Amino acid sequence: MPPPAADLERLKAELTAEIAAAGDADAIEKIRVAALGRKGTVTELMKTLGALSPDERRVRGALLNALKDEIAALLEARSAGLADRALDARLASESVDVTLPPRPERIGRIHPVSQTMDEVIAILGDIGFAVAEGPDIEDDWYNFTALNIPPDHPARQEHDTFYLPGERESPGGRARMVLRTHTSPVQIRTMMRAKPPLRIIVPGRTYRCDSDATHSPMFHQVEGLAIDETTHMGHLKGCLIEFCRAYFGIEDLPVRFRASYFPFTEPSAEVDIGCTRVGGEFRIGHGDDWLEILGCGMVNPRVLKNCGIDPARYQGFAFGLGLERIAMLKYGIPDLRTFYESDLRWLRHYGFAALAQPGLTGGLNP
Ligand code: 2NM
Repeated sequence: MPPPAADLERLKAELTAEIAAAGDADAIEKIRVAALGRKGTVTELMKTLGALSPDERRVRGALLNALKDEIAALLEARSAGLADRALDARLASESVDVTLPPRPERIGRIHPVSQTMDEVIAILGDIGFAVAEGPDIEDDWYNFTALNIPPDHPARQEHDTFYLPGERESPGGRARMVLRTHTSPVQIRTMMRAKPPLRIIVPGRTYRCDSDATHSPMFHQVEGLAIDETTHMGHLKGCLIEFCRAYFGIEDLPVRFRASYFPFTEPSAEVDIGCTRVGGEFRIGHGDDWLEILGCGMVNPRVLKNCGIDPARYQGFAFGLGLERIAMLKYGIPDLRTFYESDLRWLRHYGFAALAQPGLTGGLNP
């Protein structure tokens, strides 16, 4: 005869009531430790299984495992519910009056992201690229499918991409709405609208479900695209080597192309610049170490075809870089998160004078 499961039912009822009554994260954690921790009630009951007969152990073991999973799920759900409630309360109590006048500041400063965007546009503009723009809210055909990113690609996961409610009719059929995860949908729109030769750069905001010291849920990219009948890897290399040297202001900056993979380019490469590492710090410009700064490749013929461009006649290159990253490297800004804190002391320190001329000859002019 297996021992009656009444004690487990009673324990479950008790724990369920305690979890429902828990008012904050600390209370949840106390219950978790008391039930599932190393000396918790459920854990202690597990330890008594050894004394049972094999048949009894099988039955009671299954019940105990089920209890453990149920309690863990209840704790998880309660904890998520409390977090939602805390956020709702904050949203209800905190508000921003966007109509307030700015606080007086004698001399305004240009944000490093704006400054870097202007510099990148000035350099690539001199090389012959025109600026193109497009919507931040896209659908997953323009953001993924047209770029040859397969349906099961990790970048498409709910976890990495901000999906928005709703769908719409797109060139590939019904498509889900997303915040663009890169600016490439603008290249897709440009290729579908205009015929080659094309030489564009696309600066703008991009969004990924990611947040730590080196990732922000919103960040800025500049991507480039050049398509013509004879555009080849030599043009890609010349253009990006020139860009790196102009941006960092180092004429003989070592630049290396390292083979990589992107679904939208073939072949693909990562671009590294030469540096020396001294402890946790590094100096850009020379030395035996490398720092990755951008990704690039020859546009995959499938992408051209998706956009109605004949890959038998046209070919070209594309590249993409993160603005915050190259701003941090050039201006020695140690923490990405500070870019969006709107701290005036930070802006006075890292910001730039208005009307400074960015360009190949302008220098920093802070
Ligand atoms: C990157 C790296 C390599 C890219 C490709 C395209 C398009 F639309 F033409 F296929 N746009 N951008 C590209 C290629 C972006 O970012 C790291």
